[in-house]
Amino acid sequence: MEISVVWILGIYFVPVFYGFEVEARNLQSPQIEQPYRTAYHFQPPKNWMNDPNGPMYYKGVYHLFYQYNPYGALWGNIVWGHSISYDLINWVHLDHAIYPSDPFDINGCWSGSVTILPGDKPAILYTGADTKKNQVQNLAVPKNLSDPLLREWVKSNQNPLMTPIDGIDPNFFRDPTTAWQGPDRKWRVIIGSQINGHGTALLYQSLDFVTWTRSQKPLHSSNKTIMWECPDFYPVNIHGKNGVDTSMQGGATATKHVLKASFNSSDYYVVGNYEPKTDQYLVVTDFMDGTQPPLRYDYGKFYASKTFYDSAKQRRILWGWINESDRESDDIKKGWSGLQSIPRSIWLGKNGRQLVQWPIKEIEKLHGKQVNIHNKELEGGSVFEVVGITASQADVEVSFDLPNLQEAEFMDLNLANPQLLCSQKTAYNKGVIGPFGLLALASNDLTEQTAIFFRIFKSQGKYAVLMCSDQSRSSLIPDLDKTTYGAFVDLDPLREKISLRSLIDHSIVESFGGEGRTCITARVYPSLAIGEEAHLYVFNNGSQSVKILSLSGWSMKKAQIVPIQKRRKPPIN
Ligand code: DQQ
Repeated sequence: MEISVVWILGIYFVPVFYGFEVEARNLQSPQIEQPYRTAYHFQPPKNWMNDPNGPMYYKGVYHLFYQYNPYGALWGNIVWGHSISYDLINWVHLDHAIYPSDPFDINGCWSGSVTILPGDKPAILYTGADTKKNQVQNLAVPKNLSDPLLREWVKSNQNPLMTPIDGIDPNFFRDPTTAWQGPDRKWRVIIGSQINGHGTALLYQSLDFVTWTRSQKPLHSSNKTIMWECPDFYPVNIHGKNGVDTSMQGGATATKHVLKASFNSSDYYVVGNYEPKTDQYLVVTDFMDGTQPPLRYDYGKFYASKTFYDSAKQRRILWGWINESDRESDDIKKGWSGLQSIPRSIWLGKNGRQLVQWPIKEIEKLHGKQVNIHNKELEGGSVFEVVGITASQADVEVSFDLPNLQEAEFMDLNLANPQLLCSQKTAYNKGVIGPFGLLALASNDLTEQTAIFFRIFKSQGKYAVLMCSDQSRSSLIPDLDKTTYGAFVDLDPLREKISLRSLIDHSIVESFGGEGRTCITARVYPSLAIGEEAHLYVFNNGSQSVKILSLSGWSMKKAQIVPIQKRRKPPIN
């Protein structure tokens, strides 16, 4: 008896003390105690976060909900965290919007989306894990539409609205998308699922958003993938960067539709034509098909993402969950796990086949001290430091001019696996044209470094641009996931300059190659290159010299991401 009391007290008091200590230490010296916490990426104050949920712009306020464990740094007890912003950069954390309370979600409130219904009424569709841990779809609406922050949400008394019947596996039925309205006024929504082990987007229709009927045919499926988590389905303009509302039907000459599915720890997408009268969706190249590597939003860490249409600025914005690459024991020690990417504008590229992403313009509000370099020749084997900005918290954009491309090494593009190529031909393997690029979060002596770089190859009459993010030397700490990432950039180096932008934020490097045509995000945990000890270099390890046409780098200020009570100014626009 005595022992169990002590034991109970033990587990009760240790987390309380631990939590308090972490808070107190953070206030004293955040850099040293929490070297991996970010300064301008979205994070809750502590604990576990995964998928972004239901992002929206509503009456002047941006909302972000997210999968959150209020009790610890590992996945579990999932609720919908809720934060609001006026600029997508500075955030105020509010109370949880949805948490397990009823038989239809008592084991977790999982991912879902917001749809803004006629009359400007937001509605959340989300997955609940019910009493039997079966997955069902539920509805929640704001309690008080006149509260501009939409702090409280009420669950429909008709929940669950969709249940796994007629052969749907109750373990594979989740993550409703933003719904769209067809010409027949019916709402459509897709739910991620698998049939016979293969990824499927189940389609449901409803006139009143409450009674949903499953369509006989899924919107799309693939026998080359496993279960689809967090699908996303939305129109994109064929011409221009403006976004399109999810319910907008521009017709095949004006818009195409993107279907994104999350599987194999990555977010894959296809581009096709959607006919709203018949709900037929036809794609040219399907998931995991085709001769080229499959299309992904990001070729590094980026999962369970979601887009929304920002009606204030006529753009579509993408959010993605960036997981940790350290051990669970490290996360428990840190007291937190998981970041959101910098929100990215997303649109269809000029080639009509691929999406392009770029950090939202608002991020530039955080630009501090700036350095500029122009027309600097980088001889083969050279490296030089970019000084004058905070290398652990920076935004860097660089463009390169290449010499005579004739000398480029040959590679058979049809046989090439870019990720494998990057891990074999690292930043240290000398080439002809490249490797050249940035060494981020590097220690003074370069023992630690995250290399983001390019190599140019000649291939069947054209040139191929390989982009790599090499984490293998990112930290002296063992047992971290230091996988090297790589992808091709769809650009012709004969006609276009090669550019790279990297957002560096203590333990994350988000890189955009070819003006956002290829994105790679890495999580790294340097042991030397921390805070003021972090450096930034430009390097060229090819035998041919390359020229930096221009480089602009900025120190980044810290974003204000705070609980509502701690905000310095009242949350007004
Ligand atoms: N995360 C949620 C699920 C989703 C998964 C649970 C994807 O709804 O399928 O936290 O990361």
